[in-house]
Amino acid sequence: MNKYFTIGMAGHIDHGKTTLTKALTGINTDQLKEEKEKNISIEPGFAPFIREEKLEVSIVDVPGHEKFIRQMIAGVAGIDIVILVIAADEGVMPQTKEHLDILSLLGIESGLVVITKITQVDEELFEIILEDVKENLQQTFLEDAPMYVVDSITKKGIPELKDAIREKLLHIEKKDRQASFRLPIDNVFTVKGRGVVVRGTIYDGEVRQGERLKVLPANKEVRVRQIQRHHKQKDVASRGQRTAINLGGITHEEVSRGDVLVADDFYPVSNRIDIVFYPLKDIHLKIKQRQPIKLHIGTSEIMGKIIFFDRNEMNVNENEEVVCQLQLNEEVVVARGDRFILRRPTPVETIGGGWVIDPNAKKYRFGKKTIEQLKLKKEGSSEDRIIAQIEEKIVLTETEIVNDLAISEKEFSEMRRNLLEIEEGFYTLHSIFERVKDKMIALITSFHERYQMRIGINKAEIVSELKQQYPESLLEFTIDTLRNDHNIKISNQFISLAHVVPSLPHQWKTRLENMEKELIKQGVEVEKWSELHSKHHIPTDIQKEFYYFLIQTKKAFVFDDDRLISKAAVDQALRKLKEHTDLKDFTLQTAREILQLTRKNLVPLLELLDYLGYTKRVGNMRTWMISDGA
Ligand SMILES: Nc1nc2c(ncn2[C@@H]2O[C@H](COP(=O)(O)OP(=O)(O)OP(=O)(O)O)[C@@H](O)[C@H]2O)c(=O)[nH]1
Ligand SMILES: [Mg+2]
Repeated sequence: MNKYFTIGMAGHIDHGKTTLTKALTGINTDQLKEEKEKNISIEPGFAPFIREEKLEVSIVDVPGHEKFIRQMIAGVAGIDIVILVIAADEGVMPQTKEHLDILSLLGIESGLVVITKITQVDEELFEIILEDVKENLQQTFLEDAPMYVVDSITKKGIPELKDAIREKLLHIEKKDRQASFRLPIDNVFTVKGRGVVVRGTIYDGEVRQGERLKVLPANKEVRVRQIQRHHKQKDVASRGQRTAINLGGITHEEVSRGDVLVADDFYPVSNRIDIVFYPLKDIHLKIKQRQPIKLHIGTSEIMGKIIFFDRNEMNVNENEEVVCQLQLNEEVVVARGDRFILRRPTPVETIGGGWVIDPNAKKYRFGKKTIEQLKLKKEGSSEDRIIAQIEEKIVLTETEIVNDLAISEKEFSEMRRNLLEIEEGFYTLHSIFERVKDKMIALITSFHERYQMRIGINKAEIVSELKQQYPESLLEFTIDTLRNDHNIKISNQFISLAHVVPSLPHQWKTRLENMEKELIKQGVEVEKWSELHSKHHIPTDIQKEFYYFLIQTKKAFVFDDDRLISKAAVDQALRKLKEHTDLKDFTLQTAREILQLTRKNLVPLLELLDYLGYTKRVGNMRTWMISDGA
């Protein structure tokens, strides 16, 4: 299998990064007019370096000027190893140190040190510089890195350096990651007749010609028209490769540096991320709670605030790691484990960096509990992390588990049986489900206690009561499960405990039964509900409940605005009509003759029969919807 690597050139301004890149690759990475004129690098420049059957290597040459740290960070974000360039005539300078800090915060673990311009110094000075370099590299990731001494103009030492780089790369293992395709875009331009081309280094997965992709965070669908690597057309490009992609379905205005090209919904779009933060040792000012910061991650840089949960400020030289959160002014597309740099906007200074523990975080309370939760998310086993994350978010999709928590498919398939799948691809914890079940039963029970005459609680009421805390899919799942287990029953939209039937309160029982008897006795010519209950001296709240009771237990129906009619009366009228019409179509007039009713009672009665599905009105006629015996 091929190995793809990107080497970053880092170091102080004018120390010879671009010249060394040219000596190694033959390519001048200072392509911009301004770069050539001023003899200074501004944007990261890319050059193919090794093209062998088993090894493909590119170099990214970044600017050294302190004004262009932003570009430097974007340039080295995707590199595998670094070459730290130090000029023999100057030695270690401020950006030598700053670049070193940034590289180590970004998690770069390996590299080489190259002393350039060796022809510019005599032996004596060289010895002094060398001592200084060694001292400055102590306790950095380059402490034991091999050191090479070259002159990029005369090419002294260049062949040896080339061999050393190849040797080093052949022995580096690229960590295996199974994430879906993403490419943080660092450059957008248009080619006449072709349309939009985006460029960047593929962070994960691979891309093929013809594929449909999305540009995040805008969620714009695009098609891959063409793929190029170092100006050569390719069918596929994969992780670690610097790639240019010609996109269909998008205009130049719709995409910019910092956007991310993805294949599917694998990566969340969010403006709140949980992080582990490593402050740099010698920053000049305290870092305060909610202080503005600039986040450099992938190819994007976004303003935001740092939010601590266990302190209100961080002292200078407080050299510890902190779990905290970034609240961002714009949306980002990142994954767990992504490295980043934080800078203070004014006065500008790199204050530290770290990695993302949750790319799609929520707001939390200040305090120990949050810190514990974040530490668990950061350090816990995959099982602990899944549990902590579900505890927080209640329901997670498989994609969210695998991606947001950076858990492999294999680990997940082992974990899966401990989780509860509430619908395909959606998971929660059994303990959460039990909690929802208990809450639901409690709600239904207390409803029965309060409303003894009602059949049950409206399902919508349960959902609205619990949906702040639990997603509706989980509520639906719980209701279904409770019903299938015969713990509850559902009739229409009303939910009740399985063994509960509506009943009349003891102290009103006789009066209510008398009132019902009278309702039945009155038949179709029934009086107003209000008159009926005042006659029987029933207080408002009780009569209201009784009203529900009669309807829900189907002992009566709503007749018109202020009347109920007993089921007995409806049944009797129905029987008469069926008999006398012989189940043939009939008019209002016929019905009136049969039932001997006034219009005031006849019309609502016939409408009720329609509503109950016995008859249907067609023009002036009514047709029976039932056959004989029904
Ligand atoms: N003699 C000699 N001159 C060098 C060598 N490397 C670089 N130079 C000269 O030093 C100057 C700066 O070199 P660059 O390669 O542009 O430096 P850089 O590190 O890319 O600078 P920035 O990108 O602006 O940070 C140029 O004039 C180079 O010709 C070297 O090895 N020997
Ligand atoms: Mg340069």
